[in-house]
Amino acid sequence: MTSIFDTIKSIAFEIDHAIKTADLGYSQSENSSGEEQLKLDVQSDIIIEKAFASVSMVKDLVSEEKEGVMLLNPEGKYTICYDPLDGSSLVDVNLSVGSIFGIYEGELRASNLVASAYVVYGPRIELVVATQGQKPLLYRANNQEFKEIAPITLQSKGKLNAPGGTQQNWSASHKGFVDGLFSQGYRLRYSGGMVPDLHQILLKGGGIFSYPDTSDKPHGKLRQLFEVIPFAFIYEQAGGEAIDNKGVRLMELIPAHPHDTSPCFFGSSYEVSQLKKAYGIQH
Ligand code: P6P
Repeated sequence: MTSIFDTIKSIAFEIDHAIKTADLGYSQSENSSGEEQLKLDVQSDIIIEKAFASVSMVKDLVSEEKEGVMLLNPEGKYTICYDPLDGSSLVDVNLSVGSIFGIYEGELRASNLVASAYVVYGPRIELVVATQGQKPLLYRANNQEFKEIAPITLQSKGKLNAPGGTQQNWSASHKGFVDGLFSQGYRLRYSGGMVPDLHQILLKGGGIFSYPDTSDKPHGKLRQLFEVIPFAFIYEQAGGEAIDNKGVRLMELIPAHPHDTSPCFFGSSYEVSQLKKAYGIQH
């Protein structure tokens, strides 16, 4: 697995350079979720595809920016599902964005995730890597190298509330949940970038990020294989919880299609219990 994480480190520097130098315009194409692609989305996707092509243990790739599965090395062991530049539209307002990687062995389902990682392109480049049974590890770039900083642990209760989606499309239960946390003094921390928003909660010790089922997105917006499951794994390894709108662990997801989405809640145990109460979820 080391060669995969080393490849992600080199990808991080290449994409960071592209963010700082590339044309921010839109390409003439859409991704599989029907979203207009920035040239930077396509460029980041190509950087990742080229980087993993030479890693023999990587069998194939599933990208947010591509429809199907891309075969790289038939003798490979792992499938890497990734979002090359999540929140890319935030680049042109100079906010932080990220890349997300889920490493699967066998059928593409949450129970077959063996590791996950994400990169935050912000004032500094930071990388978090999670493997089974280990606390997620934070790395920080210093010149052209990543230095290990510390393991990440979520406290049982935090202070941050990151409510995604359009409020007018939330259910009454979800609105009651979000307002209930604010009435307890929680601070709103939401940039519209999943990676920096979830990274902030992890590094500030706790809180909750929510992207519910809404009237305009009844199955949620965030993609299971390369956004939801990789972060669910990281949050659970950090001592937090990650569930859907029925209270089912996101690590039990079995996507029917590579671009399936899911309502998702990632957070400290107290905030997840508040969510379950607001949603009338017993267990
Ligand atoms: P909304 C970015 O487009 C993204 O996919 C995630 O990074 C982010 O969490 C979410 O969408 C934001 O969506 O509907 O709250 O603007």
